[in-house]
Amino acid sequence: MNKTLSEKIFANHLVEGKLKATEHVGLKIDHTLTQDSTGTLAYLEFQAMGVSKVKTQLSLSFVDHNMLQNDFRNADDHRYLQSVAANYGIVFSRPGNGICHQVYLERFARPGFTLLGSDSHTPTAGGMGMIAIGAGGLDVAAAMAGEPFYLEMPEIVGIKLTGTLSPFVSAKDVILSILKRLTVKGGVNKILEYFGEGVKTLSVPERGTITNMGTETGATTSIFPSDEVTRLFLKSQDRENQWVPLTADPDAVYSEVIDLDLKTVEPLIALPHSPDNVKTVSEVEDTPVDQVCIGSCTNSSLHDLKLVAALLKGKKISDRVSLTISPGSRQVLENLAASGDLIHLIRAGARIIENACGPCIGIGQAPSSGAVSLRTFNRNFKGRSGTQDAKVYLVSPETAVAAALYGKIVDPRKLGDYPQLSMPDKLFVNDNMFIFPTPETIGKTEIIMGPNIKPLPAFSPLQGTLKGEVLLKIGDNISTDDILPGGSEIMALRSNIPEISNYTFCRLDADFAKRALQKKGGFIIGGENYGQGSSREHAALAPKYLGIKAVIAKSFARIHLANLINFGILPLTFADKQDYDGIAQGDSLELDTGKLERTLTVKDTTIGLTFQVELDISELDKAMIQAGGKLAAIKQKQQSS
Ligand code: MIC
Ligand code: SF4
Repeated sequence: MNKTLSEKIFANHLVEGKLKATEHVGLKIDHTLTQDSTGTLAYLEFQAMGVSKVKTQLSLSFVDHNMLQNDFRNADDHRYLQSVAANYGIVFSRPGNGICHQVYLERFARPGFTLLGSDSHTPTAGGMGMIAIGAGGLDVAAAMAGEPFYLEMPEIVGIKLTGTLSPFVSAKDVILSILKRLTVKGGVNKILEYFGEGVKTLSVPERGTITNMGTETGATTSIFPSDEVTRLFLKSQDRENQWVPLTADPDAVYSEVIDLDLKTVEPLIALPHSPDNVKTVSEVEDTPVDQVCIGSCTNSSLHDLKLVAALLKGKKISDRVSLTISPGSRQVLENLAASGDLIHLIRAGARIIENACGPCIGIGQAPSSGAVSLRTFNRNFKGRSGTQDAKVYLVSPETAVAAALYGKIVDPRKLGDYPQLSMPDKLFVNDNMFIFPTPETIGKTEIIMGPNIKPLPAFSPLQGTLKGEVLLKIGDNISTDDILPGGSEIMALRSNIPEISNYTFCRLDADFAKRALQKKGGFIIGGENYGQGSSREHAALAPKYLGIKAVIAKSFARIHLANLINFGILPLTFADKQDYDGIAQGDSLELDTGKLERTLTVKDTTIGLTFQVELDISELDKAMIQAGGKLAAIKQKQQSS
């Protein structure tokens, strides 16, 4: 009794540890997913583990991020992924089938299950009542090899929803209001669990919008109950037999409860350059807009795009705006076409682009210089759109349409009558863009590796005293987009660590990689929430390749912290945050790692200062770092079993 829904699912999957906040626990993982831009590395790691076939109930490999195929490299990655999937028993979702989170929610998510995905927005599936967590590729590879997923048991925060959303206010506004309250680090090591009367007023895709962008608070995951609304969604997907009802106990104990009356939520907007820089739309009304992009794993469901179609029907977009729409999946596009809604988008002047991540990760549609771009996406970090001086705002589909029609930011409640949407009870469901592995392919398929796919670099175990310069000192909320940017040029190198490492911190400091190599590595000094955002382990692996020995920060984001550990970079936090101020870029540091105690001493030999840092990680993680990283540790374990 008095259990939260999260605790119930954790309890059913607990392999190690106690269900107590901050304890280190091991969870059994039922499903895994990867996408192309983190997947190539994840599968290179999986291959290095020497396992013949995935040991999960279901593992999926999606191609949805980099699909531009500028040259052979990107196409070679896709071919590699397809051959790996066939050989190791993984379902392959072909390019064109849609964004991993949207497609997974439609076709595979199941209440009560666990999912580990090599993408930070994996919690989208929490909209289906499951524990879905984003992680680095190596952790996902380990789960495919049958290993538990280890994490710090999060605190479980209850978000009690009451009331109903007003017309023109939507799920995106709900999560923006939560972000405003929690900020981009308020959710670290927490699960946001939704409950209360308001839950039933939200459809599964709307719940998915909320759990998707819960990631931006730094939360480990977010979850909704599985109820009648869930059953109807599964029914529309021909999967009603996979439904089970799941809720928290009525007297469940949360570490904290946040009350949110949906009736009080207004249209909101995240201003440049952070998802928590939230204002009401009315506060920034009349700002001229140059580009509007509707799509991404946050807001590209059939429900979202039918609404957009209804609002654009019979209208024409403003001459100053370029409007792109990228449906979340081929299923969404097919159903929009079948219902006749697609025509309203096309006639209004929208540019329909591929069912993929696209502009969200800087694959095309970079805004013009200094442009204002309104996007229904989840991240607006500086430069992520591909244009360094663009101003990206995050909004709901309703607010996006209002801007596309008026050419400026307008409160969507001025659009007139709210359209009555009729969602079909049954959708056109078509799985022919999945390639399912068969006994004929498993263990019998040749793995095709193009010339740009390079083996993983090997790293040696941690030595006694670490010495080196502070190669970079940076501020708060540095994202993995800052550490290693997206975009088609750099993403084509995701399977080539030596090459991609040349782009490390390139937007913040063009000489960083050269300097790091020249100085044979060193240290990075960071502020709060270092490594927020994407799960890309390249943001740890490339610095490791350049010789980075430790990152000393005020605090870390969860996934990046795990990635640093996995690749043997020491993640240290200042015992006294004021010591951050005393250190300068270029200072020489020394750190004795003979014994990895909880508190270690760092000497800044340039200024003759000594300060303490904390190494707040499990004993298992310490052993892994000392062995030279997680891969070496798992390889040993697999070979001895
Ligand atoms: C993102 O939204 O930043 C990405 C691209 O989906 C990443 C994964 C990646 O870097 O490939 C994520 O969120 O994990
Ligand atoms: Fe793709 Fe953007 Fe979603 Fe990341 S946030 S998975 S890039 S759509």
